[in-house]
Amino acid sequence: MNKSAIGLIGLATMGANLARNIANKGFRVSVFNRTTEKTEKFVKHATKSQSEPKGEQNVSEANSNLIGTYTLQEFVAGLETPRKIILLIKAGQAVDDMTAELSPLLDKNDIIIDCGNSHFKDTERRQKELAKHDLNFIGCGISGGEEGALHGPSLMPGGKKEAWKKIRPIFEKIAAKDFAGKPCVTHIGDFGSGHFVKMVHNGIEYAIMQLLAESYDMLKNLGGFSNSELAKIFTGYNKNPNLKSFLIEITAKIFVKKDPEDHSKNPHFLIDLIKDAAGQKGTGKWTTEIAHDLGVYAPTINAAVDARIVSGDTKTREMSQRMLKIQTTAKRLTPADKKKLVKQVENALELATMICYEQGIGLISKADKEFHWNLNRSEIIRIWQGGCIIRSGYLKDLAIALGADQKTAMTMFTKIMQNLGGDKQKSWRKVILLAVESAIPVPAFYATLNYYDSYAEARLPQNLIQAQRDFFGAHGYERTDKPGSFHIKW
Ligand code: NBP
Repeated sequence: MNKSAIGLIGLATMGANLARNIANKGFRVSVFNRTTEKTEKFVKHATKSQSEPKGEQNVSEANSNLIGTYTLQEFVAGLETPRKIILLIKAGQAVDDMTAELSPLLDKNDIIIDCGNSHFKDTERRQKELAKHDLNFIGCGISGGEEGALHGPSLMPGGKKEAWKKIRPIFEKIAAKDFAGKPCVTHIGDFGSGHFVKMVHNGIEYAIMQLLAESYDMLKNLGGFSNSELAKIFTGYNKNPNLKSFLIEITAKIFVKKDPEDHSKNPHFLIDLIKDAAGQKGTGKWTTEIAHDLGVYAPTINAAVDARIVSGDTKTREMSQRMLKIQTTAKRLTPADKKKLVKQVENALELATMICYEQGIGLISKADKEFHWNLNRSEIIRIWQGGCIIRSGYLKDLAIALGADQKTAMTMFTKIMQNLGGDKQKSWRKVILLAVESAIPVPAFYATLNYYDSYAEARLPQNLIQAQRDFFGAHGYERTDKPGSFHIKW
């Protein structure tokens, strides 16, 4: 009997498309889903997907690479050893339950690869547990949504290097490509580092999405631009090499999408009909929690999580809107001011986005030190260049700036710093001033500027906080003129 190169459990959005991707790349893949009807349906219809890349692989050949299985025993028996099993199921208890069911069926050195959004601490717990049975557990972040899973995601595997070597040929084939055509996958490091990096990726994603929402708010409510004009503006932003990104590209497309349920002659724009309560599944919150635990300043990610929380508090907002009186000092924008605003928002967005990546890198660097992972930050940025949600033109310079070649790295750092320190910074400040004057909340824009200004300040006012702490709690303080810890009766 022919055995499959790899197995995949979980045929929801991500798993179904990743299985198709693996099959399309010429690997035989066995699939299993808890609800067996889904497996039957999937195997029957898998290759009929509309979004199948044309010409990539012969459809019938790809179809024959997808093997449906209906019990875990049948699934496990059909895999080449050491077995490689991808889990793409709901993160949390389901992963523990599935691992517990699977592991008695496996042999020494088999590899379970959890591609869900698991917490890195859970991944480390599972790795320890399975290691007792000589089984490998890789915690692998995956980004790119359903399209990425099908055509090439960014993959962030963390775990034992020997296990990575076994899955590498398949993972390199199914991953997206970076700017140089290399696969967007690398061995992140041991332990839970892969899931940690994916979590930070999602934190950055939250931050950039919030910046884009604030840009939209400014342009729509201060600039008075229509949806069609907004689409053109964001299409223009996407020509800026530092801003060129998946998120801006889809933002421009969203503005011109008409309501598919409206069959009138002049259908409404869908964006205006979508409720403003943003959902979240937890990875943004985890990023802020770990940033606080590790003592890393990541204000934009915090602001983005908070902004989703307040957006969900619709009832309070609707009630308080009637009670709270807003006093603004804003003036009506002239056509020339409106034109300027488009550029100011672009500049602010460009610099603020750079700061979001910076906060993520800061968090990765601190975790690396704390947990002794020995991470390669340049490689991490490189594998975010393709396939993933936060892919952006800026990541080309950033990967080089974080690279091993110190001379080119310095040139790139200088280029980045010149951007942050140049004239565009005035726009960044102006956008925030305009927002404050017009009572438009811009928590992420302001948080990024605070990040920059705080690090640009050698002396912050927290000397006062130290004095207050010593005043009421005898916590002591250090002095600038001599070493030691001091306390006085205030
Ligand atoms: P979901 O997160 O919606 O999970 C649904 C899948 O989990 C189904 O196959 C379901 O089987 C299975 N499942 C559940 Br629920 N409980 C199970 C259990 N106790 N044992 C076995 N299987 C169980 O699917 P998804 O949106 O495709 O995401 C999969 C993973 O990838 C998640 O961790 C997600 O966070 C992550 N992720 C998602 C995206 C995205 O864009 N959606 C992107 C990146 C990462 P059933 O059919 O029998 O109910």
